[in-house]
Amino acid sequence: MKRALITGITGQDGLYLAELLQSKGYQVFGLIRGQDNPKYDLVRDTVPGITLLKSDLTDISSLVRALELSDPHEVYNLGAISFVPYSWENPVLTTDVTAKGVLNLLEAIRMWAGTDLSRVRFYQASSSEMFGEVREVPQTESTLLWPRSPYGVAKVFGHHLTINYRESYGLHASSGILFNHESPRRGPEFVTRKVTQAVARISLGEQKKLVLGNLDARRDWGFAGDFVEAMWLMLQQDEPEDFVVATGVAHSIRDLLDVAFGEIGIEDWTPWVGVDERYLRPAEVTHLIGDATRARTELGWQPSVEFDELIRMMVASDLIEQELALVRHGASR
Ligand code: F7E
Repeated sequence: MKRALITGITGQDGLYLAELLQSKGYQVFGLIRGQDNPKYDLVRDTVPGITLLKSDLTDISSLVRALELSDPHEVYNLGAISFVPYSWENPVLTTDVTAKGVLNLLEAIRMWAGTDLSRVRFYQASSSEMFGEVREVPQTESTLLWPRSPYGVAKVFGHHLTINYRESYGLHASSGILFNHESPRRGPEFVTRKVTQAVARISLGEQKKLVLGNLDARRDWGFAGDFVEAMWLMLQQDEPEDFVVATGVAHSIRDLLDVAFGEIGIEDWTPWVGVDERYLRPAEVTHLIGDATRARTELGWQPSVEFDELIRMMVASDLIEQELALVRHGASR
């Protein structure tokens, strides 16, 4: 039986990847951080049968212990501080977790595996935020990196370190440069979920206004469930390599608002949406769009969910969640 170890198990990607690996017969181990983590039950309920190990990317001894306990064939490093605005408020912590965490994990793998690094394969969750002030459109694996946030800078470190461990030690290490990917499991701080949650609440009369930042930013948004498939495919290749994972289609925040509000029968969303500069970023990434030709041709990967369908799926899920919340609230009165 194959064994996989996933950091960042509590996030949307961790959950989708754990489900995918279990469906393929893997024994899955997830690293969970902190004492009494409030997401512990969510992970156990979503992925029954998973083994959760207490560990932290900033604590190398906890990583070595987790590797010893799980003895994995594949390690997926999805753990990070991933909310870009937070990285300006906490740049040192972001660097410790999102950048140095990769170093800790790779060094822990070397300590645990000793001279036999061929026993394990490594996936690093790199990000389209690394392209930042884009040097070409669309972006490929060879586009110059020009990060625009402490988060982006930290991801560049992890990306190059992954390549360096492949080249220095022959580790089967691949970096997936993933463009934005969303789902009903997305955290409500990210713009897609912020919008779909607000739209559901507006439709139920529970919210009057949705306040956002830059409505002109464009992103290449895909479905997280599709993107974790690409992660797994990368580790099944004979040779490790880096891959852009993207849909190749970009939309603006205005397009997102059109589709989400359209789902509840509102064509003109302008009376419902406000803009506040507190949601603007010190340095913005305005136009990301990926070219996933390599992933398509070498991995045979392609996205199955288009933008409109993704946003409709998220609105439908949020409507159910908000209705249930109303019922619960009514029952507790
Ligand atoms: O912002 C604009 C905002 O926070 C998308 C992470 O998974 O993907 C994600 O990073 C865009 C930006 O995601 C609001 O200015 C406007 O241009 O949903 P987001 P992100 O920063 O692109 C990459 C690939 C990652 O790796 C990251 O970990 O939307 N925007 N108004 C807003 N964004 C937010 N959050 N909230 C607003 O009110």
